[in-house]
Amino acid sequence: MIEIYGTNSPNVVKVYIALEVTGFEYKVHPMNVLTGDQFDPEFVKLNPNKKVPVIVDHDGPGGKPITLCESGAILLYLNEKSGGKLAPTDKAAYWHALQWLFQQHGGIGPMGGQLAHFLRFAPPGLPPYPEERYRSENNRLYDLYDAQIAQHPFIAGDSFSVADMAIWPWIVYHELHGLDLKRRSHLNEWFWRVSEMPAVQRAVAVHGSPITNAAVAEVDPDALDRFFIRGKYAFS
Ligand SMILES: N[C@@H](CCC(=O)N[C@@H](CS)C(=O)NCC(=O)O)C(=O)O
Repeated sequence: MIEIYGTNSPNVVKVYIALEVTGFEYKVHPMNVLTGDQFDPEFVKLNPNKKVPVIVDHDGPGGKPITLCESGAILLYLNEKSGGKLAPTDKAAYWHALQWLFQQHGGIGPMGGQLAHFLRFAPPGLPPYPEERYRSENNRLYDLYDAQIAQHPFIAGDSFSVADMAIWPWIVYHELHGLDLKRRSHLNEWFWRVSEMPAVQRAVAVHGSPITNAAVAEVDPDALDRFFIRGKYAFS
């Protein structure tokens, strides 16, 4: 049995997709990161970085329990545990899948997160520069993924892999982030094709729709400051 601490955010949804594809039995511990569940001392023992996802696999290597954070590491762990269900077995294709998984972790993940921040959560009255900078980078990444999928059905090649599992949950935010998906016809077609995969639909259903502006507006301002490590929660 695998326990997962998660919410409806992209880095967690990718792990639900992986769990659904592998077919491993899992139990969800819902976490509200907007209101601070990640700061609970019991959770911090699992992940000192205070972020979800975290998994606890009671049947880890050598039959012993293992606790893991970092969604990319979790995807690779689940791939190995499942005997390779999440990435191609051909060696060259495998490394290309990893290449795009790592690209997501330095690309649409942090860049999408920054766009979300300056577009939706930053205090009003900032100059347009931060939003424009991250919008431009997100548009560049959309073009990059569109060009990838123009060459083969999935991000890294011919099969659905950790690369698609990692990137798809970020493309879910295209409308909320004001990014034009329809104009990128290959990315658009892939996005809707992947959306219809039963494993993906089951993964999304675990927590429901993405975090909306309305949900954020309801959060206590002090909790939001803690979440965004600003104001009295800023590090120096
Ligand atoms: N690099 C980490 C990022 C994890 C992450 O940023 N998780 C967010 C939700 S998607 C979170 O827990 N945020 C809470 C916080 O920053 O306090 C991963 O890929 O797992």
